[in-house]
Amino acid sequence: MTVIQTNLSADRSARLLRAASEDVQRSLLKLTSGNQFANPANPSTEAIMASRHRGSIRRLQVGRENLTNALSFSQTQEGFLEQAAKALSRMGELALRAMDVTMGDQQSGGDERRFELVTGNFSWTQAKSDAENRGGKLACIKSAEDQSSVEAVMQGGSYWIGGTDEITEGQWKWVDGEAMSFENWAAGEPNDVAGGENALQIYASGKWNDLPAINTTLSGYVIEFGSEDSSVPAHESEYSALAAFVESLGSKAFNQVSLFAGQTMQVSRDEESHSLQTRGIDLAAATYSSTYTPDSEGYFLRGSAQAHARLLQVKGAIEQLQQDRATVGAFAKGIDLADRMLTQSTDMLKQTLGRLTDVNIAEESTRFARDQILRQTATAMLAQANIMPQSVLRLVDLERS
Ligand code: MFU
Ligand code: CA
Repeated sequence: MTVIQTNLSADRSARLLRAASEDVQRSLLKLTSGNQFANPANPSTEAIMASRHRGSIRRLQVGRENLTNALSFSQTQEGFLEQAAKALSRMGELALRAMDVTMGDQQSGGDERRFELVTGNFSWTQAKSDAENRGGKLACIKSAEDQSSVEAVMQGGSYWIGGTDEITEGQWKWVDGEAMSFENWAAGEPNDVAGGENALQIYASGKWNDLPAINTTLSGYVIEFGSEDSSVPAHESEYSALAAFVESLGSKAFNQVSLFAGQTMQVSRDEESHSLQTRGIDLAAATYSSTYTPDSEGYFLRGSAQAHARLLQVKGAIEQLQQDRATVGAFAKGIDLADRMLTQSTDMLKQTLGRLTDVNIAEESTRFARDQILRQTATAMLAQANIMPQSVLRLVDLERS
């Protein structure tokens, strides 16, 4: 299991804040001591060294800005990849469910209607949606032949079947909308006791009775599979929505730079061209795209063979995603390390500079400290933006302006 370091930004903000405070203190000391610089027209060795040091500090600052941007980029990537992980994990569950549901279709050799018993405590309303989740519907008994097929799968109890008069009292219909023609009511039924019996029960004897659709549970229901006009099963449409979501992540950008187009990422941290580099994350790669590309008719999970293939593709994508998240995490860690080193170098240079210089430099340091505080605020905003990736671009624009 991949663990991603997520509090780097907080660490970094803390360091920036400390550096900023030290700058302010140093400036105040200088201002109160009033230590004067040598005559500028005739620069001392100290003045020349001080000028060099200031140059180095500026260059280190540029390196740290690059690192800040790279860190925000990585954390934004991680935010999206976390969402992708959740989506893929759900897609795997759906593919698995689709395999269960469609296995039977193949056993029975295609599109013949077929009844099965589902046991468990359900109200009629719960049974109806459970049947739909399984890619079927509550049994619709439209002939004496259907009646005996249903009786054949029953196991001695009484169960829900797919009749209802909930739309118009007394007008019984099947859940597929068809009006009842064949009927097998028990004597005196339907009696709509207390005006509240709108759902159809089949007794162990095979006779029918009306019961309340909610707050009354039976120990199971009869499910029907295989009618061709059935709408797209719930798992297919949920998978399809998640697939579109994962695909859409591929076009996300940070500060106008694509997050997942697979390009190598390189950050220079100083002018001796030391740079950090990491491989790109490519959400358009086949390992991922196979999970979000439907077949030629727009289906993802039609038939158990396709659902099985889909499950393997999702597994592959989840493995790739773990590697990719590890890569992003390692890069963020490397950035953080480089940033620590630059902060140290900057601190050392500033201390030396402090020994060499005077009140004017202190003023500059004060300005610098103020900049640092602003920068810290920006970092905190970006860390926040990482939690809500949609707002990243807007925040980055604010930082730039
Ligand atoms: C009541 C009704 C049932 C059934 C039975 C004969 O239960 O609620 O639906 O009609 O009488 C005791
Ligand atoms: Ca009744």
